[in-house]
Amino acid sequence: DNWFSEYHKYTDIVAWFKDLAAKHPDLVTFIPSIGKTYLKKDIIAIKLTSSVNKLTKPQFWFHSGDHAREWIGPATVQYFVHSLIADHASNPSLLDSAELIIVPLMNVDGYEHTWTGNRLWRKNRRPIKGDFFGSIGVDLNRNWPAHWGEGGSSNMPFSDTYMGPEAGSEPEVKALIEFFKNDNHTRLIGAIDLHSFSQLVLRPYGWTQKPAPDEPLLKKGGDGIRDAIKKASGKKYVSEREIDLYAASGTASDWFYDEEVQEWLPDRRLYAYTIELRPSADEVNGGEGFILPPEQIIPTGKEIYEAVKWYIEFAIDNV
Ligand code: 0X9
Ligand code: ZN
Repeated sequence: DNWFSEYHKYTDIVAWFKDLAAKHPDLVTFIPSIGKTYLKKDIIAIKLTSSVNKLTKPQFWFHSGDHAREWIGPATVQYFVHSLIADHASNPSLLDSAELIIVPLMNVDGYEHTWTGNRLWRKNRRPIKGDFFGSIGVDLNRNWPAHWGEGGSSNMPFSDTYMGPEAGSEPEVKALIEFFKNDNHTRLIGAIDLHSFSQLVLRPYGWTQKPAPDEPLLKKGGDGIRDAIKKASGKKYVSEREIDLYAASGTASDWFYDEEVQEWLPDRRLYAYTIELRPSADEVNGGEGFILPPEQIIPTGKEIYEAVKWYIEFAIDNV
């Protein structure tokens, strides 16, 4: 398990997933590019499922690495993918009953920049045309076409929560949306966006106080994820509504929950969450929270693996 004793650069992460697919062709489909970043890097995806009921089983979406400095997100995704595969032989029920669609690292350009330039970079790396200050980057978790620009984001290009010039303007957001739509994920019943830090399990909405149509079930799911983590590692995560943390518009989870699935299939229930991984807010000061020691990759991965298994079963039982 040496791989999980440190963080890895983009090209090594790509190679790791490619190798995983080569070793487990029965379970993993490697998608080398769902689109390119501003700096022309490929955004990769994988599909993870067994051959049982391949065309009928429920689908779950996971993505991470929207925010460049949140390294534990992509690392955690790798950990639970690895664990699902390792445990499949002894416990096939999960990959037999669900298909996972995973984009492990969305903001490749920003991530590369955190390795070579500024460790605490958050946004993507697209220079903003015509900006007086020569600002670079849009916050990819404010750019989705879901009540874009309706609060909790900035229209100032130098801001770390800059929403971008228009909804869905960024190549990385466009790539995920295109991949989602072209691939026609009609069996989707869950979508999780993994961030750090603060140890939170957040449910829609993020932009309005209006309760989500499925609030009681979304709460049950979020609380269950929290409890599964607690049971696995003893770590306390807080389960709450995104708006109760703070307002944000144009976020990925609101897009999946509302703009996409609710509008498209109004009778569809979607378990959409944003999870903020380790550390907890009271363990650190500010930016230190994004620099989680690599010894924490495996413990974080283990608690989220348990949470993912619980979540998938819960969603399937409560469609
Ligand atoms: O602000 C964000 O995009 C997320 N936090 S982070 O520190 N990883 O940047 C949380 C978004 C949760 N949604 C709302 N609070 N509306
Ligand atoms: Zn984030």
